[in-house]
Amino acid sequence: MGSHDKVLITAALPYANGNLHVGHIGGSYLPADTYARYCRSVGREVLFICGSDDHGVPATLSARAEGCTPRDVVHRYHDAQERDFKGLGIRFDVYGRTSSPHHAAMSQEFFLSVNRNGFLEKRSTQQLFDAEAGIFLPDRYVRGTCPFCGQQALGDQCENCGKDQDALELIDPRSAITGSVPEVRQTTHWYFRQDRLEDRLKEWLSARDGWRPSVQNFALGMLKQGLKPRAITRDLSWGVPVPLSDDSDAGGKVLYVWFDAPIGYVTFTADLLEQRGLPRESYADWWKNPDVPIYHFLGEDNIVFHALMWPAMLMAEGTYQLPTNVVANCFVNFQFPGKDEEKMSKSRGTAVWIHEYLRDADPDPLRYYLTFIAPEAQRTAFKPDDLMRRNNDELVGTMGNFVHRTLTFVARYFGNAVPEPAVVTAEAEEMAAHLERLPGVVGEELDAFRFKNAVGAVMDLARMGNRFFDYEAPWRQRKEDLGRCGTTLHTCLHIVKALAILGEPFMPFTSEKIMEILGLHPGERRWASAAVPLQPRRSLGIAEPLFRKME
Ligand code: B3M
Ligand code: ZN
Repeated sequence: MGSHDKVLITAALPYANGNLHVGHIGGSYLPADTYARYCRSVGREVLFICGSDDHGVPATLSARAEGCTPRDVVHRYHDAQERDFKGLGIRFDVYGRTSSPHHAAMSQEFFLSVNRNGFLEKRSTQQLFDAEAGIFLPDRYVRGTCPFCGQQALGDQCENCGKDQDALELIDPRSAITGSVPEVRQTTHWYFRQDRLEDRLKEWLSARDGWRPSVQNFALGMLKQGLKPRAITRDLSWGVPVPLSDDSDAGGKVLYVWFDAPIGYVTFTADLLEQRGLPRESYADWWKNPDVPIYHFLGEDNIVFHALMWPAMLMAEGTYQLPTNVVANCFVNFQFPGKDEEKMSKSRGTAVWIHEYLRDADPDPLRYYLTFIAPEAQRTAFKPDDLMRRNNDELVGTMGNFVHRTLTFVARYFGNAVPEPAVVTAEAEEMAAHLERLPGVVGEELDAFRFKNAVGAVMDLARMGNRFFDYEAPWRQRKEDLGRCGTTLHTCLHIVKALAILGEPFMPFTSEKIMEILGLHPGERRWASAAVPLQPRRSLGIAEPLFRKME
Protein backbone atom coordinates (compact mmCIF):
# COMPACT_ATOMS: atom_id res chain seq x y z
CA MET A 1 0.00 0.00 0.00
CA GLY A 2 1.55 3.29 -1.04
CA SER A 3 1.17 6.59 0.70
CA HIS A 4 -1.80 8.56 -0.53
CA ASP A 5 -2.32 12.24 -0.18
CA LYS A 6 -5.86 12.04 1.11
CA VAL A 7 -7.37 9.40 3.37
CA LEU A 8 -10.92 9.00 4.67
CA ILE A 9 -11.19 7.19 7.97
CA THR A 10 -14.49 6.44 9.67
CA ALA A 11 -15.33 4.83 12.98
CA ALA A 12 -18.75 3.20 13.47
CA LEU A 13 -21.31 5.72 14.69
CA PRO A 14 -22.23 4.73 18.25
CA TYR A 15 -25.93 4.58 19.10
CA ALA A 16 -26.56 7.60 21.28
CA ASN A 17 -28.43 5.69 23.95
CA GLY A 18 -25.81 4.72 26.51
CA ASN A 19 -22.34 5.27 27.85
CA LEU A 20 -19.19 3.94 26.24
CA HIS A 21 -17.17 1.12 27.74
CA VAL A 22 -13.72 -0.21 26.96
CA GLY A 23 -15.14 -2.80 24.54
CA HIS A 24 -16.45 -0.09 22.24
CA ILE A 25 -13.16 1.75 22.38
CA GLY A 26 -10.89 -1.22 21.81
CA GLY A 27 -13.00 -2.53 18.95
CA SER A 28 -13.25 0.45 16.66
CA TYR A 29 -12.49 3.91 17.99
CA LEU A 30 -8.99 3.33 19.29
CA PRO A 31 -7.61 1.52 16.22
CA ALA A 32 -9.25 4.14 14.01
CA ASP A 33 -7.71 6.98 16.00
CA THR A 34 -4.32 5.26 16.06
CA TYR A 35 -4.41 4.85 12.31
CA ALA A 36 -5.58 8.43 11.76
CA ARG A 37 -2.76 9.78 13.93
CA TYR A 38 -0.21 7.68 12.08
CA CYS A 39 -1.52 8.89 8.70
CA ARG A 40 -1.32 12.51 9.82
CA SER A 41 2.20 11.91 11.09
CA VAL A 42 3.38 10.62 7.70
CA GLY A 43 1.85 13.69 6.08
CA ARG A 44 -1.35 12.30 4.57
CA GLU A 45 -4.36 14.60 4.52
CA VAL A 46 -6.80 12.81 6.80
CA LEU A 47 -10.48 13.27 7.45
CA PHE A 48 -11.42 11.22 10.49
CA ILE A 49 -15.19 11.03 10.62
CA CYS A 50 -17.57 9.99 13.37
CA GLY A 51 -20.75 11.07 15.12
CA SER A 52 -23.73 9.64 16.88
CA ASP A 53 -26.23 7.23 15.36
CA ASP A 54 -29.34 8.87 16.76
CA HIS A 55 -32.03 6.86 15.03
CA GLY A 56 -33.15 3.30 15.42
CA VAL A 57 -34.75 1.35 18.14
CA PRO A 58 -32.09 1.84 20.84
CA ALA A 59 -32.94 5.54 21.32
CA THR A 60 -36.67 4.89 21.23
CA LEU A 61 -36.47 2.08 23.77
CA SER A 62 -34.35 4.18 26.14
CA ALA A 63 -36.77 7.07 25.76
CA ARG A 64 -39.69 4.84 26.67
CA ALA A 65 -37.85 3.45 29.68
CA GLU A 66 -36.86 6.92 30.89
CA GLY A 67 -40.15 8.60 30.05
CA CYS A 68 -38.67 11.25 27.75
CA THR A 69 -38.37 11.80 24.00
CA PRO A 70 -35.82 10.08 21.75
CA ARG A 71 -34.38 13.50 21.02
CA ASP A 72 -33.71 14.06 24.74
CA VAL A 73 -31.93 10.73 24.95
CA VAL A 74 -29.70 11.22 21.94
CA HIS A 75 -28.72 14.74 22.94
CA ARG A 76 -27.66 13.63 26.38
CA TYR A 77 -25.63 10.66 25.18
CA HIS A 78 -24.19 12.42 22.16
CA ASP A 79 -22.53 14.88 24.52
CA ALA A 80 -21.49 12.22 27.04
CA GLN A 81 -19.93 10.05 24.35
CA GLU A 82 -18.13 12.97 22.79
CA ARG A 83 -16.66 13.82 26.21
CA ASP A 84 -15.43 10.25 26.66
CA PHE A 85 -13.76 10.26 23.25
CA LYS A 86 -12.04 13.57 24.00
CA GLY A 87 -10.88 12.30 27.36
CA LEU A 88 -9.21 9.35 25.67
CA GLY A 89 -7.57 11.50 23.01
CA ILE A 90 -9.74 10.03 20.26
CA ARG A 91 -9.60 13.01 17.99
CA PHE A 92 -12.22 13.01 15.25
CA ASP A 93 -12.14 15.85 12.76
CA VAL A 94 -15.89 16.01 13.11
CA TYR A 95 -18.43 14.48 15.46
CA GLY A 96 -21.82 14.84 13.84
CA ARG A 97 -25.28 13.54 14.60
CA THR A 98 -27.70 11.71 12.34
CA SER A 99 -30.69 13.57 13.80
CA SER A 100 -29.62 16.78 12.03
CA PRO A 101 -31.70 18.26 9.17
CA HIS A 102 -28.68 18.10 6.84
CA HIS A 103 -28.48 14.38 7.41
CA ALA A 104 -32.16 13.86 6.67
CA ALA A 105 -31.73 15.72 3.38
CA MET A 106 -28.59 13.73 2.46
CA SER A 107 -30.26 10.39 3.24
CA GLN A 108 -33.42 11.27 1.34
CA GLU A 109 -31.42 12.30 -1.69
CA PHE A 110 -29.52 9.01 -1.54
CA PHE A 111 -32.78 7.05 -1.21
CA LEU A 112 -34.25 8.83 -4.22
CA SER A 113 -31.18 8.08 -6.37
CA VAL A 114 -31.32 4.42 -5.45
CA ASN A 115 -35.01 4.46 -6.31
CA ARG A 116 -34.41 6.23 -9.63
CA ASN A 117 -31.83 3.59 -10.49
CA GLY A 118 -34.43 0.90 -10.04
CA PHE A 119 -33.15 -0.74 -6.88
CA LEU A 120 -36.16 -0.04 -4.66
CA GLU A 121 -39.44 -1.84 -4.75
CA LYS A 122 -42.60 -1.37 -2.74
CA ARG A 123 -44.00 -4.54 -1.25
CA SER A 124 -46.81 -5.50 0.97
CA THR A 125 -45.51 -7.59 3.84
CA GLN A 126 -46.28 -9.11 7.18
CA GLN A 127 -44.77 -7.79 10.34
CA LEU A 128 -44.96 -8.37 14.06
CA PHE A 129 -47.26 -5.96 15.86
CA ASP A 130 -47.51 -5.26 19.59
CA ALA A 131 -51.24 -4.87 20.17
CA GLU A 132 -50.70 -3.72 23.76
CA ALA A 133 -48.39 -0.84 22.75
CA GLY A 134 -50.19 -0.30 19.44
CA ILE A 135 -47.08 -0.29 17.25
CA PHE A 136 -45.25 -2.43 14.74
CA LEU A 137 -42.15 -4.15 16.07
CA PRO A 138 -39.26 -3.89 13.68
CA ASP A 139 -35.67 -4.88 14.50
CA ARG A 140 -34.68 -4.69 18.13
CA TYR A 141 -38.26 -4.21 19.24
CA VAL A 142 -38.45 -8.00 19.14
CA ARG A 143 -36.38 -10.58 20.95
CA GLY A 144 -36.39 -14.30 20.45
CA THR A 145 -34.25 -17.30 19.70
CA CYS A 146 -31.90 -17.21 16.72
CA PRO A 147 -32.96 -19.83 14.13
CA PHE A 148 -29.31 -20.24 13.10
CA CYS A 149 -27.48 -20.72 16.39
CA GLY A 150 -30.19 -21.12 19.01
CA GLN A 151 -29.01 -18.23 21.19
CA GLN A 152 -31.02 -15.20 22.33
CA ALA A 153 -31.20 -12.74 19.43
CA LEU A 154 -32.71 -9.41 18.51
CA GLY A 155 -35.13 -8.92 15.65
CA ASP A 156 -32.52 -7.48 13.29
CA GLN A 157 -29.40 -9.39 14.11
CA CYS A 158 -27.99 -12.12 16.30
CA GLU A 159 -25.17 -10.85 18.48
CA ASN A 160 -23.88 -14.36 18.96
CA CYS A 161 -23.46 -15.58 15.38
CA GLY A 162 -23.64 -12.18 13.63
CA LYS A 163 -26.30 -13.27 11.13
CA ASP A 164 -28.97 -10.78 10.27
CA GLN A 165 -32.47 -11.83 11.07
CA ASP A 166 -35.94 -11.58 9.78
CA ALA A 167 -37.94 -10.93 12.94
CA LEU A 168 -40.69 -13.21 11.62
CA GLU A 169 -38.26 -16.14 11.68
CA LEU A 170 -37.25 -15.72 15.31
CA ILE A 171 -38.31 -18.62 17.46
CA ASP A 172 -40.63 -17.69 20.33
CA PRO A 173 -40.68 -13.90 19.66
CA ARG A 174 -41.55 -11.35 22.36
CA SER A 175 -42.07 -7.62 22.23
CA ALA A 176 -39.13 -5.76 23.76
CA ILE A 177 -41.53 -3.10 25.00
CA THR A 178 -44.29 -4.99 26.75
CA GLY A 179 -42.95 -8.54 26.74
CA SER A 180 -46.16 -9.70 25.11
CA VAL A 181 -46.38 -12.20 22.28
CA PRO A 182 -46.73 -10.14 19.10
CA GLU A 183 -49.29 -10.74 16.39
CA VAL A 184 -48.62 -10.68 12.65
CA ARG A 185 -50.11 -7.79 10.66
CA GLN A 186 -49.97 -6.50 7.11
CA THR A 187 -48.01 -3.37 6.15
CA THR A 188 -46.15 -1.89 3.15
CA HIS A 189 -42.44 -1.23 2.88
CA TRP A 190 -39.74 -0.22 0.47
CA TYR A 191 -37.35 -3.04 -0.27
CA PHE A 192 -33.79 -2.64 -1.37
CA ARG A 193 -33.09 -5.12 -4.17
CA GLN A 194 -29.55 -5.91 -3.03
CA ASP A 195 -30.10 -9.41 -4.40
CA ARG A 196 -29.61 -7.95 -7.88
CA LEU A 197 -26.11 -6.89 -6.91
CA GLU A 198 -24.97 -10.31 -5.73
CA ASP A 199 -22.66 -10.96 -8.66
CA ARG A 200 -21.06 -7.55 -8.56
CA LEU A 201 -20.60 -7.80 -4.81
CA LYS A 202 -19.04 -11.23 -5.12
CA GLU A 203 -16.63 -10.07 -7.77
CA TRP A 204 -15.71 -6.98 -5.80
CA LEU A 205 -15.31 -8.77 -2.45
CA SER A 206 -13.21 -11.60 -3.88
CA ALA A 207 -10.82 -9.10 -5.41
CA ARG A 208 -10.20 -7.20 -2.13
CA ASP A 209 -6.58 -7.16 -1.16
CA GLY A 210 -5.27 -6.75 2.37
CA TRP A 211 -8.58 -7.37 4.13
CA ARG A 212 -8.59 -9.36 7.31
CA PRO A 213 -9.50 -12.89 6.19
CA SER A 214 -12.18 -13.10 8.89
CA VAL A 215 -14.00 -10.09 7.43
CA GLN A 216 -13.65 -11.06 3.80
CA ASN A 217 -14.65 -14.68 4.39
CA PHE A 218 -17.59 -13.76 6.57
CA ALA A 219 -18.96 -11.45 3.88
CA LEU A 220 -18.34 -13.95 1.09
CA GLY A 221 -20.01 -16.64 3.19
CA MET A 222 -23.11 -14.49 3.60
CA LEU A 223 -23.17 -13.93 -0.16
CA LYS A 224 -23.02 -17.64 -0.77
CA GLN A 225 -26.23 -18.02 1.21
CA GLY A 226 -27.75 -15.42 -1.08
CA LEU A 227 -28.96 -11.89 -0.40
CA LYS A 228 -32.65 -11.25 0.02
CA PRO A 229 -34.41 -8.00 -0.83
CA ARG A 230 -34.29 -6.02 2.38
CA ALA A 231 -36.92 -3.72 3.83
CA ILE A 232 -35.35 -0.31 4.32
CA THR A 233 -38.33 1.54 5.72
CA ARG A 234 -40.10 1.23 9.07
CA ASP A 235 -43.45 2.14 10.60
CA LEU A 236 -42.01 4.43 13.25
CA SER A 237 -42.02 8.12 14.02
CA TRP A 238 -38.34 8.51 15.01
CA GLY A 239 -36.03 8.54 12.01
CA VAL A 240 -35.55 10.13 8.59
CA PRO A 241 -38.96 10.45 6.92
CA VAL A 242 -39.32 8.48 3.69
CA PRO A 243 -39.14 11.19 1.02
CA LEU A 244 -42.04 10.00 -1.15
CA SER A 245 -44.72 11.92 0.70
CA ASP A 246 -47.11 12.09 -2.26
CA ASP A 247 -47.38 8.36 -1.96
CA SER A 248 -50.21 7.28 0.31
CA ASP A 249 -48.18 4.44 1.79
CA ALA A 250 -45.22 6.62 2.66
CA GLY A 251 -46.91 8.64 5.39
CA GLY A 252 -45.55 7.92 8.89
CA LYS A 253 -42.72 5.83 7.58
CA VAL A 254 -39.05 6.43 8.24
CA LEU A 255 -35.87 4.99 6.77
CA TYR A 256 -34.39 1.91 8.40
CA VAL A 257 -31.59 3.03 10.71
CA TRP A 258 -28.99 0.95 8.87
CA PHE A 259 -29.95 2.70 5.65
CA ASP A 260 -29.42 6.21 6.97
CA ALA A 261 -26.55 5.58 9.43
CA PRO A 262 -23.68 4.91 6.99
CA ILE A 263 -24.78 7.89 4.92
CA GLY A 264 -23.95 9.78 8.13
CA TYR A 265 -20.27 9.39 7.26
CA VAL A 266 -20.94 11.45 4.15
CA THR A 267 -23.18 14.02 5.86
CA PHE A 268 -20.58 14.62 8.57
CA THR A 269 -17.88 15.03 5.94
CA ALA A 270 -20.01 17.75 4.35
CA ASP A 271 -20.56 19.29 7.82
CA LEU A 272 -16.81 19.35 8.39
CA LEU A 273 -15.94 20.86 5.03
CA GLU A 274 -18.61 23.49 5.55
CA GLN A 275 -17.08 24.35 8.95
CA ARG A 276 -13.82 24.83 7.06
CA GLY A 277 -15.45 27.33 4.73
CA LEU A 278 -15.87 24.99 1.74
CA PRO A 279 -19.12 24.22 -0.05
CA ARG A 280 -20.97 21.20 1.39
CA GLU A 281 -20.86 19.56 -2.04
CA SER A 282 -17.08 19.25 -1.82
CA TYR A 283 -17.66 16.02 0.12
CA ALA A 284 -17.59 14.56 -3.40
CA ASP A 285 -13.85 15.36 -3.64
CA TRP A 286 -13.46 12.71 -0.95
CA TRP A 287 -16.26 10.20 -1.37
CA LYS A 288 -16.43 10.16 -5.14
CA ASN A 289 -12.71 10.44 -5.80
CA PRO A 290 -10.98 7.21 -6.87
CA ASP A 291 -7.68 8.47 -5.46
CA VAL A 292 -8.98 8.66 -1.90
CA PRO A 293 -8.86 5.40 0.04
CA ILE A 294 -11.76 4.86 2.44
CA TYR A 295 -11.25 2.89 5.65
CA HIS A 296 -14.16 1.88 7.84
CA PHE A 297 -13.33 0.79 11.41
CA LEU A 298 -15.98 -1.17 13.32
CA GLY A 299 -16.84 -4.04 15.60
CA GLU A 300 -17.67 -7.58 14.47
CA ASP A 301 -21.43 -7.06 14.73
CA ASN A 302 -21.25 -4.37 12.06
CA ILE A 303 -19.38 -6.36 9.39
CA VAL A 304 -22.46 -7.39 7.49
CA PHE A 305 -23.57 -3.80 7.08
CA HIS A 306 -20.22 -2.37 6.03
CA ALA A 307 -18.97 -5.21 3.88
CA LEU A 308 -22.25 -6.00 2.14
CA MET A 309 -25.20 -3.69 2.61
CA TRP A 310 -23.32 -0.38 2.44
CA PRO A 311 -21.26 -1.37 -0.62
CA ALA A 312 -24.51 -2.57 -2.22
CA MET A 313 -26.13 0.79 -1.43
CA LEU A 314 -23.14 2.59 -2.94
CA MET A 315 -23.29 0.43 -6.07
CA ALA A 316 -27.01 1.08 -6.39
CA GLU A 317 -26.55 4.82 -5.97
CA GLY A 318 -23.82 4.66 -8.55
CA THR A 319 -21.70 7.78 -8.07
CA TYR A 320 -19.65 6.84 -4.99
CA GLN A 321 -16.39 4.97 -4.48
CA LEU A 322 -16.51 1.68 -2.59
CA PRO A 323 -14.67 1.13 0.72
CA THR A 324 -10.98 0.35 0.42
CA ASN A 325 -11.00 -1.74 3.57
CA VAL A 326 -13.42 -2.70 6.29
CA VAL A 327 -11.29 -3.03 9.39
CA ALA A 328 -13.37 -4.99 11.84
CA ASN A 329 -12.38 -6.17 15.28
CA CYS A 330 -13.96 -8.84 17.42
CA PHE A 331 -15.55 -8.13 20.78
CA VAL A 332 -13.58 -7.55 23.94
CA ASN A 333 -14.82 -9.73 26.78
CA PHE A 334 -14.23 -9.15 30.45
CA GLN A 335 -12.43 -11.38 32.92
CA PHE A 336 -12.07 -11.07 36.69
CA PRO A 337 -9.00 -12.76 38.20
CA GLY A 338 -9.69 -16.48 38.60
CA LYS A 339 -13.07 -16.30 36.83
CA ASP A 340 -14.27 -17.22 33.34
CA GLU A 341 -14.31 -14.78 30.46
CA GLU A 342 -17.70 -13.19 29.92
CA LYS A 343 -19.37 -10.62 27.73
CA MET A 344 -19.18 -7.03 28.88
CA SER A 345 -22.54 -6.31 30.34
CA LYS A 346 -24.08 -3.45 32.20
CA SER A 347 -26.25 -5.61 34.39
CA ARG A 348 -23.51 -8.02 35.50
CA GLY A 349 -21.07 -5.21 36.27
CA THR A 350 -18.55 -6.54 33.78
CA ALA A 351 -18.28 -3.38 31.72
CA VAL A 352 -15.53 -0.86 32.38
CA TRP A 353 -17.04 2.56 31.66
CA ILE A 354 -14.84 5.20 30.14
CA HIS A 355 -16.08 8.09 32.28
CA GLU A 356 -15.46 6.02 35.41
CA TYR A 357 -12.00 4.93 34.30
CA LEU A 358 -11.02 8.50 33.47
CA ARG A 359 -12.08 9.75 36.91
CA ASP A 360 -9.01 8.27 38.51
CA ALA A 361 -6.63 7.08 35.80
CA ASP A 362 -4.82 8.45 32.76
CA PRO A 363 -5.93 7.72 29.21
CA ASP A 364 -2.64 6.43 27.77
CA PRO A 365 -2.29 3.27 29.88
CA LEU A 366 -5.79 2.24 28.78
CA ARG A 367 -4.98 2.99 25.14
CA TYR A 368 -1.77 1.02 25.44
CA TYR A 369 -3.42 -1.95 27.09
CA LEU A 370 -6.37 -2.03 24.69
CA THR A 371 -3.99 -2.00 21.74
CA PHE A 372 -2.06 -4.87 23.29
CA ILE A 373 -5.15 -7.00 23.71
CA ALA A 374 -6.62 -5.82 20.38
CA PRO A 375 -9.16 -8.44 19.23
CA GLU A 376 -7.78 -8.39 15.68
CA ALA A 377 -8.43 -12.03 14.83
CA GLN A 378 -10.43 -13.35 17.79
CA ARG A 379 -12.19 -12.14 20.90
CA THR A 380 -9.91 -11.18 23.75
CA ALA A 381 -10.49 -10.38 27.38
CA PHE A 382 -10.02 -7.20 29.35
CA LYS A 383 -8.43 -8.19 32.65
CA PRO A 384 -8.12 -5.40 35.21
CA ASP A 385 -5.13 -7.05 36.90
CA ASP A 386 -3.39 -7.40 33.53
CA LEU A 387 -3.92 -3.71 32.78
CA MET A 388 -2.35 -2.88 36.13
CA ARG A 389 0.58 -5.22 35.59
CA ARG A 390 1.34 -3.91 32.11
CA ASN A 391 1.07 -0.35 33.35
CA ASN A 392 3.43 -0.96 36.24
CA ASP A 393 5.93 -3.21 34.44
CA GLU A 394 5.94 -1.90 30.91
CA LEU A 395 4.89 1.74 31.06
CA VAL A 396 6.28 2.76 34.45
CA GLY A 397 9.07 0.14 34.69
CA THR A 398 10.32 0.03 31.10
CA MET A 399 9.37 3.02 29.01
CA GLY A 400 8.93 5.60 31.76
CA ASN A 401 12.09 4.43 33.45
CA PHE A 402 14.18 4.60 30.29
CA VAL A 403 13.03 8.10 29.36
CA HIS A 404 13.47 9.30 32.92
CA ARG A 405 16.97 7.93 33.49
CA THR A 406 18.11 9.36 30.16
CA LEU A 407 16.71 12.82 30.78
CA THR A 408 17.88 13.07 34.37
CA PHE A 409 21.39 11.91 33.43
CA VAL A 410 21.63 14.54 30.70
CA ALA A 411 20.29 17.20 33.05
CA ARG A 412 22.74 16.28 35.74
CA TYR A 413 25.97 15.72 33.82
CA PHE A 414 25.55 17.50 30.49
CA GLY A 415 23.93 20.76 31.57
CA ASN A 416 20.59 19.54 30.22
CA ALA A 417 21.74 19.91 26.61
CA VAL A 418 22.08 17.21 23.96
CA PRO A 419 25.64 15.79 24.25
CA GLU A 420 28.02 15.62 21.33
CA PRO A 421 28.41 12.05 19.98
CA ALA A 422 32.18 12.46 20.31
CA VAL A 423 33.20 8.83 19.79
CA VAL A 424 31.97 6.48 17.10
CA THR A 425 31.07 3.08 18.56
CA ALA A 426 29.75 -0.06 16.92
CA GLU A 427 26.93 -0.23 19.49
CA ALA A 428 25.77 3.31 18.79
CA GLU A 429 25.98 2.75 15.03
CA GLU A 430 23.93 -0.39 15.32
CA MET A 431 21.28 1.46 17.29
CA ALA A 432 21.27 4.28 14.72
CA ALA A 433 20.73 1.73 11.95
CA HIS A 434 17.82 0.24 13.88
CA LEU A 435 16.29 3.68 14.38
CA GLU A 436 16.72 4.35 10.70
CA ARG A 437 14.61 1.31 9.85
CA LEU A 438 12.04 1.50 12.61
CA PRO A 439 9.63 4.14 11.22
CA GLY A 440 9.24 2.00 8.12
CA VAL A 441 8.78 -1.19 10.13
CA VAL A 442 6.14 0.24 12.48
CA GLY A 443 4.47 2.05 9.58
CA GLU A 444 4.19 -1.14 7.59
CA GLU A 445 2.44 -2.84 10.49
CA LEU A 446 0.04 0.07 10.85
CA ASP A 447 -0.75 0.20 7.14
CA ALA A 448 -1.61 -3.48 7.42
CA PHE A 449 -3.76 -2.74 10.53
CA ARG A 450 -1.63 -4.92 12.79
CA PHE A 451 -1.81 -2.58 15.75
CA LYS A 452 -0.64 -5.06 18.33
CA ASN A 453 2.60 -5.73 16.42
CA ALA A 454 3.12 -2.03 15.89
CA VAL A 455 2.83 -1.08 19.55
CA GLY A 456 4.99 -4.12 20.40
CA ALA A 457 7.79 -2.79 18.21
CA VAL A 458 7.63 0.54 20.04
CA MET A 459 7.78 -1.11 23.46
CA ASP A 460 10.69 -3.26 22.24
CA LEU A 461 12.56 -0.07 21.47
CA ALA A 462 12.15 1.05 25.08
CA ARG A 463 13.51 -2.34 26.20
CA MET A 464 16.47 -2.00 23.84
CA GLY A 465 17.06 1.45 25.24
CA ASN A 466 17.29 0.10 28.78
CA ARG A 467 19.64 -2.70 27.72
CA PHE A 468 21.82 -0.22 25.87
CA PHE A 469 21.91 2.09 28.89
CA ASP A 470 22.83 -0.78 31.22
CA TYR A 471 25.45 -2.17 28.85
CA GLU A 472 27.15 1.19 28.24
CA ALA A 473 26.88 2.12 31.93
CA PRO A 474 27.21 5.89 31.43
CA TRP A 475 27.61 6.44 35.20
CA ARG A 476 31.00 4.67 34.77
CA GLN A 477 31.80 6.07 31.30
CA ARG A 478 31.36 9.56 32.72
CA LYS A 479 34.46 9.05 34.85
CA GLU A 480 36.48 6.91 32.44
CA ASP A 481 35.62 8.18 28.96
CA LEU A 482 33.49 11.32 28.82
CA GLY A 483 33.48 11.27 24.99
CA ARG A 484 31.94 7.83 24.85
CA CYS A 485 29.52 8.83 27.57
CA GLY A 486 28.36 11.65 25.29
CA THR A 487 27.81 9.18 22.46
CA THR A 488 25.77 6.95 24.77
CA LEU A 489 23.45 9.72 25.91
CA HIS A 490 23.18 11.15 22.40
CA THR A 491 21.94 7.74 21.28
CA CYS A 492 19.61 7.39 24.27
CA LEU A 493 18.07 10.76 23.50
CA HIS A 494 17.55 9.67 19.93
CA ILE A 495 15.69 6.63 21.25
CA VAL A 496 13.59 8.90 23.47
CA LYS A 497 12.72 11.02 20.44
CA ALA A 498 11.79 7.94 18.40
CA LEU A 499 9.64 6.63 21.25
CA ALA A 500 7.77 9.93 21.32
CA ILE A 501 7.16 10.04 17.57
CA LEU A 502 6.43 6.38 16.89
CA GLY A 503 4.50 6.06 20.15
CA GLU A 504 2.28 9.05 19.41
CA PRO A 505 -0.51 7.15 17.62
CA PHE A 506 -0.81 4.86 20.66
CA MET A 507 -0.10 7.18 23.58
CA PRO A 508 -0.58 10.76 22.39
CA PHE A 509 -0.62 12.40 25.84
CA THR A 510 2.68 10.85 26.87
CA SER A 511 4.25 11.65 23.51
CA GLU A 512 3.18 15.26 23.83
CA LYS A 513 4.97 15.49 27.18
CA ILE A 514 8.18 14.00 25.79
CA MET A 515 8.07 16.15 22.67
CA GLU A 516 7.66 19.24 24.86
CA ILE A 517 10.68 18.29 26.95
CA LEU A 518 12.75 17.66 23.81
CA GLY A 519 11.45 20.91 22.32
CA LEU A 520 10.48 19.28 19.01
CA HIS A 521 8.92 21.68 16.53
CA PRO A 522 6.11 20.46 14.27
CA GLY A 523 8.42 19.41 11.43
CA GLU A 524 10.48 17.29 13.82
CA ARG A 525 7.39 15.51 15.10
CA ARG A 526 6.76 13.88 11.74
CA TRP A 527 7.03 10.11 11.44
CA ALA A 528 10.21 10.04 9.34
CA SER A 529 11.94 12.34 11.78
CA ALA A 530 12.13 9.45 14.26
CA ALA A 531 15.13 8.27 12.22
CA VAL A 532 16.99 11.55 12.79
CA PRO A 533 18.97 12.15 16.00
CA LEU A 534 18.73 15.37 17.98
CA GLN A 535 21.10 18.19 17.19
CA PRO A 536 23.98 18.31 19.73
CA ARG A 537 24.03 21.25 22.18
CA ARG A 538 20.34 21.87 21.93
CA SER A 539 18.93 22.49 25.40
CA LEU A 540 16.16 20.43 26.88
CA GLY A 541 13.21 21.00 29.20
CA ILE A 542 12.68 19.64 32.67
CA ALA A 543 11.91 15.92 32.95
CA GLU A 544 8.68 14.88 34.62
CA PRO A 545 7.33 11.41 35.39
CA LEU A 546 5.38 10.06 32.43
CA PHE A 547 3.33 7.33 34.08
CA ARG A 548 1.83 6.62 37.49
CA LYS A 549 1.82 3.28 39.24
CA MET A 550 -1.60 1.67 39.52
CA GLU A 551 -2.76 -0.02 42.71
N1 B3M B 1 -24.83 2.36 15.47
C1 B3M B 1 -24.21 -0.01 15.56
C2 B3M B 1 -23.30 0.06 16.73
O1 B3M B 1 -23.13 1.10 17.36
C3 B3M B 1 -24.39 1.21 14.74
C4 B3M B 1 -23.19 1.54 13.89
C5 B3M B 1 -23.54 2.43 12.77
S1 B3M B 1 -22.19 2.69 11.72
C6 B3M B 1 -22.82 3.40 10.34
O2 B3M B 1 -22.76 -0.98 17.03
ZN1 ZN C 1 -27.37 -16.65 15.99
